[in-house]
Amino acid sequence: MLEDILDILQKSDRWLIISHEKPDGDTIGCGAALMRLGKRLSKEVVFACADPCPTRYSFLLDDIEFTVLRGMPEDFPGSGGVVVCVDTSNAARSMPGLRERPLSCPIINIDHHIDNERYGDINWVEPTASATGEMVTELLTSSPWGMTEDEAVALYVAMVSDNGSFSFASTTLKSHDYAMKLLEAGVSPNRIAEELESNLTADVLRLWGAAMTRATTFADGNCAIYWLSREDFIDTGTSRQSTENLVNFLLRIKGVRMVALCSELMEPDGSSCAGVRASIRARSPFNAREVASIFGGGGHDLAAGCTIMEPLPEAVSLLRQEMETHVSRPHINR
Ligand SMILES: [Mn+2]
Repeated sequence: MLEDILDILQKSDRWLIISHEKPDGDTIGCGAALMRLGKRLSKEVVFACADPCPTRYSFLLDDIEFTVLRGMPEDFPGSGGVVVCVDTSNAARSMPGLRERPLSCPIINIDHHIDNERYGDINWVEPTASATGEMVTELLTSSPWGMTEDEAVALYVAMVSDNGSFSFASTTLKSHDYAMKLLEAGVSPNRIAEELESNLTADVLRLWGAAMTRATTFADGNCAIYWLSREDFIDTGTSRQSTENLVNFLLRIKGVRMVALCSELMEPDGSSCAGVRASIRARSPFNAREVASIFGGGGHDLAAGCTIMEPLPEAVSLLRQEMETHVSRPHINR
């Protein structure tokens, strides 16, 4: 598998690297590392995504081009090229049009989501990896090309943003082994922590404060939830981007094993409700993906999300019911 991927990358002169919609640190870090690698190998590379990069991760894109595209480019990469999708579980979360018309080049799908739909021509899916960043680290370290410090920094950011800086249950011995390789390539964990952790604004903290005043536990203290309305975002001058990692705070309530943050979505003009985005986190044996899938969402066992097309109060109450039902079922090893 790895050899096949390295071989295609080697032989292709034009790479189109695609991060998933509403990108997170993992997909941006992996994309940025591959973009840098491609340029280093004198390939013609385009690094694209259907949505802009969150400002939190924009330091990874300082001297490389990142293109927001609304659909697959007409004439790139073309035959002799390759498309690489990173951290993307299905074609719909990638670039619009990815699978709609026949491409004249292969799609390489590199991902760690257990529900990956194998939409590529080569599908390298590793559900035990704590981040796709681990997989791209393995790819680069087993390649003849090695990795530069900038590439290693991007991959370290990919890892820590998906595994909670090596604190989530998904973290393994391998995660630390790959981290060691990235440190050998010049990564400073301290500098990256500062870049990622000390970059909030007072507005973002006021938004988080609004959510925290509504923290509620239920289901015998097994579950907790909070929510943000359209007005909260407008009052603080923030957007849903500012909610990244906010849901994880709820897991700091003692005894809580399944949590959710509901954010009311806005139409692009800031007006009427366009549904509610729910981020769900769980601790074993509970399963965030199972609850998200009831509403047509997906993700990982312990971190998942969905969009509920109901007004905010109804969405919160529906989600609470499903979470309560989920945790009150008999679970093995509870
Ligand atoms: Mn990921």
